[in-house]
Amino acid sequence: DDYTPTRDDKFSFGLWTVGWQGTDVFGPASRDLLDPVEATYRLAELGAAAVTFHDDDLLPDEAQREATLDRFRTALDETGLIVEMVTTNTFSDPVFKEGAITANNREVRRYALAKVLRNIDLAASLGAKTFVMWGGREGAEHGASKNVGAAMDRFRDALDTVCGYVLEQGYDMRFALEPKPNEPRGDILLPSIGHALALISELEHPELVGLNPEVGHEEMAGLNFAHGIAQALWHGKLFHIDLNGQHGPRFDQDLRFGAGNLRGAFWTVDAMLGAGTERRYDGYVHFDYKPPRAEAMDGVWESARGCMRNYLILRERVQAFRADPDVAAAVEAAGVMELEQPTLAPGESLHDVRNASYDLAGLRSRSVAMEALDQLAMEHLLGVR
Ligand code: ASC
Ligand code: MN
Ligand code: MN
Ligand code: MN
Repeated sequence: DDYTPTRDDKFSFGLWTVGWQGTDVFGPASRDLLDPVEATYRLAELGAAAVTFHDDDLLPDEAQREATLDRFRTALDETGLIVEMVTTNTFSDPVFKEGAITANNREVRRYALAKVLRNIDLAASLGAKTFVMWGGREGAEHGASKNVGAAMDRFRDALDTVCGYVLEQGYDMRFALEPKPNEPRGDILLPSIGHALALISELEHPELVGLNPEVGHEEMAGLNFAHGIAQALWHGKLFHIDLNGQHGPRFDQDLRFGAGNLRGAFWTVDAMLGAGTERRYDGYVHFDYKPPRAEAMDGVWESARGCMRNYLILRERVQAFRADPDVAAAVEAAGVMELEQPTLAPGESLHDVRNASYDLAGLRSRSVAMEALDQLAMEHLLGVR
């Protein structure tokens, strides 16, 4: 089969991904600077449909801002790529060393808000409909150094402010919060999908705010990403997604999609496609990964190609799994459909539930047939069915 991406696949890349120069905690850049406009042309050739960026990825130099934007707009026109999402870098500049919108220092919070607002205007001018907020520096290393409740107040205020601004300007834009448990801070606010969902319910405009979960960020916390996004979908909050790869709870590896936890990637694609239900993700398939520091530029482009190819291969495997009549029978045998029936029938009284007789011995020893179903998934993933 041919796993060449097309624009209909809606693949999208952060300019910071292929542009990552390999700077890490232990050493400087291992690759030359990649011009973000050049990256846009290359990603288009590889089959991407869209790009995304932090303000500082595309426009690191204020003096060059308009000139770079002109070149970038030309690249978008010539390639037909769009900007589907924009995000703000509120983590690199040491001004944000102790947080941005939740820094203890009020001047820093005001500066961070100003940086975000300016970037929302840019995002709107480029037609981006999703604005991601990853609070990488919103957190702490110490106990008493951060009043967590006050930090949550300021997080809520900032979201209310930006939502109010977007409504006032009439921008067609929604916000997506990106959870992460730790790194670069010892502990980050909104460490998981669940924490972020809970904050949304405290907002003035909850309808404008959803999630941008990242595979590796949930897996760093030992969580199941497919379950996480399925729950976000259930809440109507999977506004965007960051696909990449991770080997369990360790530093944020940002591997290409499909590397690391491959079974997790299979179930992630299945969840995105609805896991046999109508509740599916239909946004851009966005990759947020880092080509390993050891690679030269050939490896950078190979890793970008690999992200898309792995998604397409997994999508094919998932679709084959869901279309397989043996799988349908195994799903039936595992009682998966029965869960869709409400526990109480409409109008049924609790009296019936409380006074029914239950065959506990039979229920205790019943077959659940789940290993058989999982083995079928494994065989589809391994390509032997
Ligand atoms: C983001 C985002 C991340 C981080 C990281 C920066 O905007 O989604 O996970 O920034 O990619 O290196
Ligand atoms: Mn990451
Ligand atoms: Mn991310
Ligand atoms: Mn990332």
